[in-house]
Amino acid sequence: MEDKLKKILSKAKKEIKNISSFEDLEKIRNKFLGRQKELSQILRGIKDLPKKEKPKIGKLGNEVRQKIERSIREKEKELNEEESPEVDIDLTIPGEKIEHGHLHPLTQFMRKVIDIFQRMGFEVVEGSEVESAKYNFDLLNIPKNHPARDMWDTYYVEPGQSILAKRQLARSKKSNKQEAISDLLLRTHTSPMQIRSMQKRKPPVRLIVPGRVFRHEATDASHETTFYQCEGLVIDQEVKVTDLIGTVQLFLKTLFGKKVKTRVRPHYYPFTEPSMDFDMSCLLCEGEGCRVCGQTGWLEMMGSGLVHPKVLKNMNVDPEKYTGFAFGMGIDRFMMLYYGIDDIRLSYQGDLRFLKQF
Ligand code: FA5
Repeated sequence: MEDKLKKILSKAKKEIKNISSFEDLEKIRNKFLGRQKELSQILRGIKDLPKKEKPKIGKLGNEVRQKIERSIREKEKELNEEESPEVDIDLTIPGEKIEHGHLHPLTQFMRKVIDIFQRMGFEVVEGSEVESAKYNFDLLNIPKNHPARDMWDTYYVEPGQSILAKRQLARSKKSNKQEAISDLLLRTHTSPMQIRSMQKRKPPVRLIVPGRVFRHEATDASHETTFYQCEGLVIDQEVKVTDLIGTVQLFLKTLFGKKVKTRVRPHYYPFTEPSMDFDMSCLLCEGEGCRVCGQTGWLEMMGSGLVHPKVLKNMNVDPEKYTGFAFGMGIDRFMMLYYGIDDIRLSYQGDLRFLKQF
């Protein structure tokens, strides 16, 4: 019995020494320590041995088992070390700062604006930045060759630049090619969405259209060639100019958290009648006059008016039954006054020194 146990131990040690995987180690563990295997059987049979042999064989049997277990543990450790070699880590070195990006200040600000209007019950609608002259001008009561088209210096899209433009060209090749070339454009304002949104809706409606617009014009502290507008459109029975003024004033008070100084000036837009512009007292110079407000103390913030009956007809809305108001606010200018930014162009330069402040 003693010899048997010694043989088991030396065989196990030899085999453990030669293995090189966890899988083989498991097999060995089972082979030498498994319940039905030789060693376990010997240990179980000790109780039947003659009284004299019992302590000696019992002691030796347990020692063999412990030695095999220890060898397996050592091998396990060895294999672990081979798999994940020790790495020299200096825990005292300061960690590298992970840079977190954030939303562009204009996006953050636009979300504030949208949130205020949503709380006032306005639906949010979005439109395409590439628009057709039909929606940007014609259906807004600005026919071709109408001098009012000059109010918006327009970027036209050349055919071949987009699938939409190619389709447009193919369609009008039959009629007039010259017209096709100038029919697609980068929208100059969000107003075309007044018409588009009403193609799928019936009054009463109360909606806003946030979005980017493009104009071919010289830039300065308060003018960019691309900027954001938020269009508003409300159509219902008996909508009046006072509803427009009240809505705008409530919006301004909610946004700025206080009553801000505004003035309403008569203006001309072909798609509203009457039309008016809202100016805000320049918060950058507190009305004293600066380069942002062109030394006037006032900044033009939005165009607005009651929706023109012709435009209502283009929306398939009966002007005898319904009236409405619309506005188009310059989001960049609101953001400038809100945060005290003295040049609109800073938003578009991608300068991190500027962007990181928001
Ligand atoms: C329009 O674009 C009209 N669609 C607004 C409108 C909508 C009138 C609905 C009536 C009914 P206007 O060109 O004035 O209007 O532009 C509206 C606002 O956009 C301006 O008050 C100004 O705040 C802003 N804005 C205009 N041009 C620029 C520019 N180059 N850079 C930055 N903001 C501008």
